Amino acid sequence: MDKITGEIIKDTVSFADFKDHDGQIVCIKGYIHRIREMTGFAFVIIRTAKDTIQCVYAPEFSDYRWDEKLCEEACVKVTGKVVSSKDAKGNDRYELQIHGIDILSLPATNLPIVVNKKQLDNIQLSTILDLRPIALRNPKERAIFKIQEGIARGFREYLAQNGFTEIRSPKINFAGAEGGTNVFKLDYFGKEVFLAQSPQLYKQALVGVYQRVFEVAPVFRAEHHDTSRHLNEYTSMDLEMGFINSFEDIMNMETGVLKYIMNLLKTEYKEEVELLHADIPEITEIPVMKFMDAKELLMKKFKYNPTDMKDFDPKEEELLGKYAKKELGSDFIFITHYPSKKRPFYTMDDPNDPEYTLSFDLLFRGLEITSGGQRVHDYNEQVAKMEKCGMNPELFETYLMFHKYGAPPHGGLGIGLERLTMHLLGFSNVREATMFPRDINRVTP
Ligand code: AMO
Repeated sequence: MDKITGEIIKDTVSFADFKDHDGQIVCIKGYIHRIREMTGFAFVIIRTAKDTIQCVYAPEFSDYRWDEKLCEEACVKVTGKVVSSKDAKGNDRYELQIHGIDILSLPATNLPIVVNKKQLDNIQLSTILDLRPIALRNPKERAIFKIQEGIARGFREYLAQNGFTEIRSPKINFAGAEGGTNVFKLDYFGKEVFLAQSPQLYKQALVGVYQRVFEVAPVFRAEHHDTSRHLNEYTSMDLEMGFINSFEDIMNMETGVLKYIMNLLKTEYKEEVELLHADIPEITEIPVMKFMDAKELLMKKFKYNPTDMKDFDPKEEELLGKYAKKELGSDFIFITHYPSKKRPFYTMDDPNDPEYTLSFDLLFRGLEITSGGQRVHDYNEQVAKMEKCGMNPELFETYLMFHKYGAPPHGGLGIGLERLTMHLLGFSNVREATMFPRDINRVTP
């Protein structure tokens, strides 16, 4: 009987390891990114998962003869000799002298867009999104989601190092956790249920077990408007911490996470950062301003007349971002103590001034990327607050189990992964930082 052993057969060499194989015959697999015919020889650029590798075909290198079926976007296995060359780019200037090419598959037709340029020039975002699986083959497009991988990886790594347990909460829920009208209703075998707006109720409950938890997962918001910063499905990076001393513990944890992420990007995602000209912020400390002080600043310094005294509009966030950068030298600013009326039922009111809450948002270059705060942990207080918010606590019996049977002082936050990626890369539309965006007009690809 045949048996599978788990042995990983490594029949190819990565570009990074070419230097250890100088003068040797190696194998690489990938797409033909580009063919440049010259007189008497041709450059064949192979695109692997990470690199574009310069290979050279010339009849004098071996007995192999060019197959006329070879074309750009063919999947191939290339065998050749690693040589250093002053013409080759990057990685100590190594290239491959081709000794053979095996065709693994050929495209059925030409690509609808040119992907082998430095960037996708003059192509509308909607076309890029329509053609996402192909458009992502462009190295610059591909790099966006390597950066995004780095952000989520940094979040996970830092929290795991700080005693957090990764959780998985259900996405089909008995109630929307965040309130408002942007909840997707679902027919669940004849019963009305909702797609998770956030893991809020579950991450709180699990603080009662693991004390510190986090989740990186999709959440759903039925956004009725087509804006440049709202998606109907986005990735929420959530954390929740028990036994906190104050809600500043949460802001400190976020500052630590962000420092770790930025450092990881600078070190392990250097090539992508350079390719995308990403401006990775230096974080030493993050300034903090109270909501009402920020409103006053907007009115006095910027002569801005607010339309809503309970929240910020995008223009106000932008102005606060500019102020933080110019006057405080920071790409980030925490705004704390949002009005109680605007924060969800689980938010703890400030005991010194119950009109306001022990909550915060984090603005990054003028865009809200995080909401967080301390939660109500006392059972009676939570029931009373739900009633005040016009909710029926009986419908939240399973959520309230946590409070009823003993909850520690706790709090947490949620970071929008796509929004953070968007402003890190200087994009003006969150869709550019979303692999397969879902908005009011788009559910494909
Ligand atoms: P909130 O609803 O403010 O808070 O969401 C947290 C963060 O998620 C991002 N975000 C979005 N990103 C893209 N499209 C959207 N439609 C969208 N809506 C929100 C933003 C925002 O700051 N449970 C709380 C978090 C907590 O208190 O722990 C919550 O979900 O970056």
